Amino acid sequence: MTLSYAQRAANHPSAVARKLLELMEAKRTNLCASVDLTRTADVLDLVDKVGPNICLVKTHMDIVDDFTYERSILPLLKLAKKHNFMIFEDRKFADIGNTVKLQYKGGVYKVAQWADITNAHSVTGEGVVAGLKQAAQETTSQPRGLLMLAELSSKGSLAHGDYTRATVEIAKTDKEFVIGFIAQNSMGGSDEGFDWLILTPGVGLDDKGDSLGQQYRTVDDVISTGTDIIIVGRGLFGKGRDPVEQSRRYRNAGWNAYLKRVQQ
Ligand code: 5IU
Repeated sequence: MTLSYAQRAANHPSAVARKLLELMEAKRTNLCASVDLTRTADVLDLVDKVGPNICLVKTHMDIVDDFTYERSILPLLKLAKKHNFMIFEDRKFADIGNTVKLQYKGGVYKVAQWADITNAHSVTGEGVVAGLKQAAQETTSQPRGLLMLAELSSKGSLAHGDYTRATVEIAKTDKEFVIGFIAQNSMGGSDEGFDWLILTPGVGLDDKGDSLGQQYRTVDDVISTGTDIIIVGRGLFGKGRDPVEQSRRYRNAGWNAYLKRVQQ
């Protein structure tokens, strides 16, 4: 895909994807901050620090010990306005359509109410897409988007080959609601008229991995194989790191790699 983010925004069938691509172009960043922190105050503090350098915040609200909608979500939504970024709850739904519909709308987290984007495994089949879409439509008039989990960064992942190809087929069942993939490679969508967004975790400039199976690739490496948005967690806020400085560094690396790709 050699089109610019702005060119893709102009033609994208999904309102969420259009908004995200436009804000990436305007803010000149393809960096998503992954905020795996367990206290609301720490989440908000980090997001406020990296906010100017990111297009997206990726949350795992189910690890936040003191989560409430008022304490954790309302201030996050304010920060999203202040710094102009969008929100992706990395919920990884993985059940039948009827169940994921209930999970997305309800329970403690009510993800459909506040997250622009969420994601799902394809293991249960295409009902997962339909169930989540119904939940979004019944919850809010705001645009919502879904990413399918096509490939993972972790050692020994089972998501490759036929599984990944079948995931792409499931994504094609709803071109408007499914905006792309969590993946390590371009999923070949542009050839068939689909403009998938490729978001890639497992990105790190200083480490090779962790002791629990995470494997890191560099920014240049992932962007050269089709990544649109780099997802970086501990590379920004890990021990001894200054998140402001690191978010600038990853943002610059991400943007320069993108420019190289579109200028080719
Ligand atoms: N994440 C991955 N790899 C994957 C998927 C999700 O790392 O294949 I799917 C999540 C896990 C964590 C973040 O929330 O992305 C990466 O964090 P670090 O950059 O701190 O490793």
